[in-house]
Amino acid sequence: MAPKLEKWRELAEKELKRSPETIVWNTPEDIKVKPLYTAEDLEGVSHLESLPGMKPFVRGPRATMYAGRPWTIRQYAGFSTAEESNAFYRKALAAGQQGVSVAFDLATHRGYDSDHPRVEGDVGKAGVAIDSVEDMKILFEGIPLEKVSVSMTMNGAVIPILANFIVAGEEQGVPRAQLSGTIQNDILKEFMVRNTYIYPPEPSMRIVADIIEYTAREMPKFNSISISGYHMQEAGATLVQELAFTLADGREYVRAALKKGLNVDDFAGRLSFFFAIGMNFFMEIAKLRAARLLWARIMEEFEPKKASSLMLRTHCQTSGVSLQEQDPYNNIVRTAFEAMSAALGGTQSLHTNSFDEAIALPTEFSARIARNTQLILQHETGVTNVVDPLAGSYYIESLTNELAEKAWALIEEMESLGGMTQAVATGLPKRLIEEAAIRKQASVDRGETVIVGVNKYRPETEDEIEILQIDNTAVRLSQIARLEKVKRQRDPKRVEAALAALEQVARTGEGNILEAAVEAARLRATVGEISDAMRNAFNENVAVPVIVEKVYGESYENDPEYRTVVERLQSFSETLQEKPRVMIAKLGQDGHDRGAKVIASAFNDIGFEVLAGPLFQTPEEAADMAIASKVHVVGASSLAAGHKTLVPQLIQELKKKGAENIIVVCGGVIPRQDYDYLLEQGVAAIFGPGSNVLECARTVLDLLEGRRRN
Ligand code: DCA
Repeated sequence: MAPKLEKWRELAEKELKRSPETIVWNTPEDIKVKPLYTAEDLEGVSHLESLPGMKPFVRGPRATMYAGRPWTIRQYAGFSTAEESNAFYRKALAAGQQGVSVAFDLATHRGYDSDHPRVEGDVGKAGVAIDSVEDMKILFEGIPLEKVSVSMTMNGAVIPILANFIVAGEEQGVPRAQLSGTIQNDILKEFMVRNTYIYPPEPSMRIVADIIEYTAREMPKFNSISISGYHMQEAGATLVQELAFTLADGREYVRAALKKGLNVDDFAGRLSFFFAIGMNFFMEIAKLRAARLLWARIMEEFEPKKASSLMLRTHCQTSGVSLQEQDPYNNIVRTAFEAMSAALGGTQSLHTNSFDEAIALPTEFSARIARNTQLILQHETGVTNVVDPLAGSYYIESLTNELAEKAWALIEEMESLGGMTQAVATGLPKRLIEEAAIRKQASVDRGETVIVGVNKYRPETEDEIEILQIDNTAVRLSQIARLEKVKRQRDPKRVEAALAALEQVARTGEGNILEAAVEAARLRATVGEISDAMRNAFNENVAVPVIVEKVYGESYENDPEYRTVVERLQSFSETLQEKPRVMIAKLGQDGHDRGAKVIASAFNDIGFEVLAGPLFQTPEEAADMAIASKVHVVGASSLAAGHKTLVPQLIQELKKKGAENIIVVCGGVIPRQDYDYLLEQGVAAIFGPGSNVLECARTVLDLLEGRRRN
C-alpha cells in the first residue's frame, strides 16, 4: 500500500521540530513553494497529457526537440566598430557558435548618426556603431547570410537597421527572401523598461505592424519580432510579470498586424519570443513551459488554421542582473545553472553571459568560457537526448500550472485596461515592475536574499579581472570619417527624394514604411537621416520619470539600522533647514534605469528630496537642471559604459557655471579600473554593482556633512 501523506507530515515535524508549513518559501511571485510535492498537487491540472510538437506545445514546439536538433548557440555581441565585430563573429562561428546576434551601440539604437552631438559619449559603447549600409556590409563580410541566421536587437531605429540589413544582404548576393534571422522590433517593452524608443507609442506600433507585413510578404525565413520579457526581468520583474506582460504584448502585436488586414496564418509562425533565465532554477523551467501553454491559448482566439501559428518559439539569455562584480568567477557557475535551466525548459536558442559582463563587454577569454558552457551542455551532459525530461515531475508540473494561472490573471487585468498599449500608457505595468525591483533590492540589502560573495561569504581580497576597454573617441572619429565618405559618394538629390517619400509614407499611413526605407538605405541615406525623416512625421516620445514611494521604506519597517539613517538625515535636515536635495541623472542614450529608479525611490523614502532627471540628458542639460533646482548632490547612474566621458563633462559644466559646490557621485556598471580616473576628475563617491543602498545613503550623508563643515 502506498505510504500516506499524513505519515510524511509526522516524520517531517519530527525532523524539523516544527510544522513543515514553517519552511514554505514564498517567492517574489507569491508562489508558496512547499518542501514536498506529490500526485495530489496535480489533481485537475489539464496539460499533463500533452505531447511535444503538438498543441498546446507545453512540452516543446518540435516533436523531437534537441534529440533532432539542439538549440542554437547564439551569443549576443557587438564591439565598437563593424570591423572589430565582424572579426569577433567570424572567430566565434569557427569555434562552434551557430548563429549571430548583433548588439548595437546606443547612438544607433536611438537613431543618431555617430557625428550627432548628443551621442558623444555613446558611440561604439555597449555595441557596434552602424551609420549606413557601408557599415552593415563590413559587419557581415565573409559571413554567408543565406546560411547563418542573424538576430538584431533593435527596437528604436528598427526601420533603418532592418533596411540596411536587407540592402547589405542584397549587395552580398543574397536576396531578402533567403535571409534568415530575427529582428527584436518589440517596442512595448521599451516603454515599460528598456527605454530605447524614439517615437510615441502609436506610430511605434504602426512601425511594428509594417515590419510584420513586409517580412510576411518578402522574407519568409525571417522572424519579424522577438517579443521580449528579458529586459523586464532585468529591470526587476517577477517571473509572473515577465510572463504576463510579454504574452500580453504579443497579443497586442497580433492585433496590430490583423488591423493591417493580414491573415493570421501568414505571420503568426514567424513571431518569436525572448525570455531571461535567472537563478530560480525550477521556476525558470516551468516559466518556459507555461509560456508555450498560454501562448497557444491566446492564439486560439484568432482562429488560425495552421498549428504552427499557436507555437511559441523562444530565445533565452542567462540573467545579466544575476551577475556580480564581487568574486566574479562565481558568475561562470551562475550562468551554467541558468543555461541548464533554459535547456530543460526547451529554449530554441540561447545566449550565455560572460562572467565579466556585470562590469564590461566580454573579453575573448570570457566569451570563450561562455560559449563553451553551452557546448559542454550540448555535447557532454546528455541533456539533449530526451524531450522535456522533467515532464511529469510533481513540482515542475505544479509550478507550470501555478505560473500559468497567475500570469493569466495578470494578462486578463491588462486586457481589462483595454490591452497592452493602453495599459502601458497608464504606466501600471512599469510601476508594478519597479515596485518588484525595489522589493528585491531591499531583500538583498537586508540579507534575506543571499548572493554568494556579495552580501554573504565575501572573500577577504578581491581579484581584479582584466576587462575590455573601448576607446570611444577613436571609434567616433573613424565612424565620422566613413560617414563623410558615404555622403560624398552618394547622389544627394536622389537621397533627398527617397527621404521625402519615406516621410510621406510615415505621415499619411499609406504604404509600407520599411519598403520606403529600403529604397532610402540603398541610396545610402544614413540611420540618422532615415530616423529624422520619421521624427518629422511622428515626433519623439518624451517620458516623465515617476518615483515610486514607500515600497523600499516598508520593506525596512522597524529595522533599527534603517531608522538610524532616517534619524541622522532628519537631524541634518534640521541643521540645513531643508531636506538635502539629490538629483538622479541619466546621461547620454543609456535607457537602463532600474538602478536609478531604485535609488531614487529608496532615497526618497529615507528622507532626501529626490529629483529624477529625464532620460537621455546631455551633461550640460543635467548641470543646468541641477543648478536650477538647487540640488546639493547629483547622482549619475551609468549602465552603458559612457561614464568616463559623460560624468567628467558634467563636473566641468557645473564648474563652468559656478556650481562646483554640488557634489557629484556616480553609480551603476562602473569597473574598478575606472575609479581612480573618475575620482581624479572630481567624483566624490562611486557605487558599483552590488552596492547596498543604505550604505550609499550613509556615504552621501557623510559627504554632505563634510561639505557643510568645510
Ligand atoms: N528537427 C528538425 N528541425 C528542427 C528541429 C528538430 N528537432 N528543431 C528546429 N528545427 C528547425 C526549425 O524548424 C528551423 O527551421 P525553419 O526556420 O525553417 O522553421 C531551424 O531548424 C532553426 O531552428 P529554430 O528552433 O527556429 O532556431 P533558430 O533559427 O535559432 O531561431 C528563434 C530561434 C527564437 C525562433 C529566433 O527568433 C531567434 O534566433 N531569436 C534570437 C533572438 C536574439 O538573439 N536576441 C538577442 C538578445
